[in-house]
Amino acid sequence: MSTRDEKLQRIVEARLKLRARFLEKMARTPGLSDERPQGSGPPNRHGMPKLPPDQTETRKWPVLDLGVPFDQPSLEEWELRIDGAVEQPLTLSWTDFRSLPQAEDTSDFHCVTGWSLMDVQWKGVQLATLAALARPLPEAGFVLAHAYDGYTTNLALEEALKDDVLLVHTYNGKPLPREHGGPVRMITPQLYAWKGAKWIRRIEFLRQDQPGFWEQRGYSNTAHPWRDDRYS
Ligand SMILES: Nc1nc2c(c(=O)[nH]1)N[C@H]1C(S)=C(S)[C@@H](COP(=O)(O)O)O[C@H]1N2
Ligand SMILES: [Mo]
Repeated sequence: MSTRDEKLQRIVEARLKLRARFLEKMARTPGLSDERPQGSGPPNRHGMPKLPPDQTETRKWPVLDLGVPFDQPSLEEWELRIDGAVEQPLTLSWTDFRSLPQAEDTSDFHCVTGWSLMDVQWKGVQLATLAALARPLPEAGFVLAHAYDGYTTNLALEEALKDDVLLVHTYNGKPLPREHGGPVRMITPQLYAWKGAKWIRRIEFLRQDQPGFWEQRGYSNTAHPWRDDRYS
């Protein structure tokens, strides 16, 4: 077996172990797990009305961020760090990142300010794949995403490890444009879009929850669009 196959097999094994651990946790906290998929539309819409409460569909994708100037790394300079409460902290180059197993998913993108972009086709790497490489410690229960513009946002690990949480580089078949967080941003289709850091730079695993930029400023910690869970 080639080292590449071995690497993939290790990732899959680690992923399945993590999955078992978090399925158990989700079963103990049913409010955090989603309903079984049913009905039509992308998986983050299955069994639900077309739009979450108080959302309006948009055709054109708005740009919404802090707008602070920052140094955009070239692809040669770009790196993604995975660290904190993990067994194996790691730093991935652009080439490393692109050679990881790739995932595709179609989902809707809901902004807390009231617009929703429907049926977006995403391509990228599952956060769960990165977690499998870094191996979060049993005490790790949270993730803090850090971005190149200084933005941060936090997630419970059981949300972060959902299959549709991706670090995307492609949307609707095109490279993710810089204004939407290219070369790589995170998406969290089960949660409002602010939980997905544009220009992602670092994923920090945490033993204790640590509110991110908007969460420190009164946004909901949990951010579930279908529950109109916007602010705390
Ligand atoms: N790095 C970074 N990521 C960010 C933000 C930001 O200011 N900086 N804003 C968040 C908010 S509030 C929203 S609604 C979405 C918007 O993504 P978009 O500009 O691609 O529509 O990005 C989220 N991720
Ligand atoms: Mo937002």
